[in-house]
Amino acid sequence: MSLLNDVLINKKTSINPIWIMRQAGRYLPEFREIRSKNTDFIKLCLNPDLSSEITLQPLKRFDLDAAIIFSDILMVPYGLNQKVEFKKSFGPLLGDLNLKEMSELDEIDFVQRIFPIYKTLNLIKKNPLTKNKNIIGFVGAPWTLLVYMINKQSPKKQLIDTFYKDDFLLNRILIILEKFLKVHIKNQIDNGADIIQIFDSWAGLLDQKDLPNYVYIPTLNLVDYVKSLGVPVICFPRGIKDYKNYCDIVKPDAICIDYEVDPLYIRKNIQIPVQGGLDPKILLTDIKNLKKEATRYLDIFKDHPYIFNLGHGILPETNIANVEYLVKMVKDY
Ligand code: 1CP
Repeated sequence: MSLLNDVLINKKTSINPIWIMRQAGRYLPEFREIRSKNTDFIKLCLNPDLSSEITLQPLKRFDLDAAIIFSDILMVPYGLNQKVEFKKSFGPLLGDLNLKEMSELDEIDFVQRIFPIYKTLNLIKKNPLTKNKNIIGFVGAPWTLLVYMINKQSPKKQLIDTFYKDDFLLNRILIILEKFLKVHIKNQIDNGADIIQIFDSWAGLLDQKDLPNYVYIPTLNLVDYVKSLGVPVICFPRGIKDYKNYCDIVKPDAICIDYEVDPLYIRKNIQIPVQGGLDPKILLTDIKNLKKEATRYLDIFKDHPYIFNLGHGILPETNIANVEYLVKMVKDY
């Protein structure tokens, strides 16, 4: 059995499998080389030969326990016929959203638009490099996708003033997203994904009182669905204040924690397997500090089912020698 599942399903505490959020891409020169020749990011995600090659790049360098498919959470809005572009030094830029068209969209048309993603998974699964490793499929949580679809760009700076104006629109889109996210999850599993991670990167933007409607209920529906397919599901509600309440309600198989939460609080209050936590910025410092900070997480979760990971995606400026060191030290712990 692959190591992540030994933690997720068997709740094993004596091992510390490791993978790294956003491990494929950005900081790797071999990724940058492919990316420089493929300026259209969506097209790159829809190219199974290149996407599978990028997925496997980090596995060739480091002794990681899982591959995460090279794709993007915004491939779902793209599949729903909303225009999605990735602009250099700006990030994602989405087009206008047509609710009527989106409501009438057929499942077959959606799948056809993003079909190469499933072919990529197939290629990854067949490759000897993933033998005895987990293959992680993923989706954006309904709330985080709603944010991009309505805001039409990253909410890094802020949400547009009119974001909450049309309650009917927001709730209709959540329903549409739930339907198509299930399709996307099922197809990823059918084609080789043996774990699903749900990224709720912008959960921290919400007021506490809005979490049930936008985060808990829609995510719980997806979590139940993944479980019904017999596959473990990891949730990453970045930036929320109350991880315990989230786990009690949403009940994922594992919770991925961001770098702002206190790991001691998590160990004390959360019983399910935990993943992540280490601040990605620590990888930009020296080996001595990296060792100290990573050891802190390993020590805290010594007797808890724990998957080593960062508390958000690895930064583009990360030095490869530090990643090498980190993977080795977690394995040797
Ligand atoms: O290991 C991997 O890189 C796997 C593939 C992967 C994943 C899991 C990519 C490739 N994106 C994602 C998830 C993703 N995409 C999230 C959730 C995780 C997180 O919070 O980091 C989010 C919010 C996105 C949206 C997105 N796509 C952004 C963030 C914009 C913002 O609001 O700050 C960006 C920059 C992208 C483009 C993208 N996706 C992936 C890569 C390698 C890139 C960079 C493309 C480039 O070279 O310009």
